[in-house]
Amino acid sequence: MSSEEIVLESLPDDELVKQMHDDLYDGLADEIVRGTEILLARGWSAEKTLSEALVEGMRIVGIDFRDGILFVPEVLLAANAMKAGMEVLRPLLSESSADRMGKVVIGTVKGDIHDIGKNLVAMMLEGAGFEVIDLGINNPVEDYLAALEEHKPEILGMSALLTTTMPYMKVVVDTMVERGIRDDYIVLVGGAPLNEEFGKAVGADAYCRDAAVAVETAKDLIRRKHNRPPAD
Ligand code: B1M
Repeated sequence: MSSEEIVLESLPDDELVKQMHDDLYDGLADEIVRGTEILLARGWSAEKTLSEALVEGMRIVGIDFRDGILFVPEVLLAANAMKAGMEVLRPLLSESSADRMGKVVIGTVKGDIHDIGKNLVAMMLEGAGFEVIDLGINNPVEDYLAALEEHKPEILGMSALLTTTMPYMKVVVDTMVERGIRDDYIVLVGGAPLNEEFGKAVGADAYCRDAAVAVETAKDLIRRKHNRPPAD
């Protein structure tokens, strides 16, 4: 059955989620928006919808991209469909809590145009009460430094999705050291190919596995910086 003939509303949750994986794979943004709205209307939380329908769908896309079954144009369509779904979730994920936690400057490093994960981290940080200045993709060290100077955040976040671009994080941290400003900021790094060890090697304060960990780590390190006890 083609996707046009499927009435998403008529599918039970598990089949709807499977259909959304297929629709994401096929880059069908309207269907992803509709599926996301249906799950929310059925009482799914934004977090569950995000992780089970969207992020899982993109994981499947990633496997076939790696295996040469999908190519850049198809993956771009899938990414756009994912972003359309994320826009539906945005108001829910970034519903700001009352507490202002601090400021974060975040961006994807030079040479790297992946931004879905970084956007998610930004949304969830906003939801946790952080003010987020998003520098977008492909940021050279000068852009990070200019943003630190201009916005005076507590936290600098960097994202990289490629093994070829992740070493650039060290360029940024080393430049901060050279300028004598490294310790003025909490530096958090993330992205699929990174790990704990890499985070340490580039001189970051922490590696964040996913957006939820990024939020918890940001809150924790801000509290420590201000010597505040954990809130909950
Ligand atoms: Co690209 N790509 N891609 N791609 N792409 C990967 C990363 C790849 C693993 C695919 C594969 O082979 N399986 C592979 C990298 C291999 C490697 O380096 N070892 C790859 C490649 C090779 C490429 C190109 C080189 C392909 C080519 O041109 N031949 C090219 C490079 C372009 C460039 O950047 N210069 C390229 C292009 C693209 C598209 C443009 C088509 C598209 C990006 C669209 C966009 O982002 N707007 C794309 C996509 C979509 C992917 C995959 C399929 C999905 C990435 C994604 O959005 N995941 C990806 C495969 C994969 O990762 N499995 C792949 C969903 C997202 C929610 O997860 O980004 O991991 P993620 O973010 C998570 C965590 O990592 C963490 O939290 C997020 C949310 O939980 N996190 C942070 C991320 N950033 C953080 C920052 C923080 C904290 C946590 O700061 C504090």
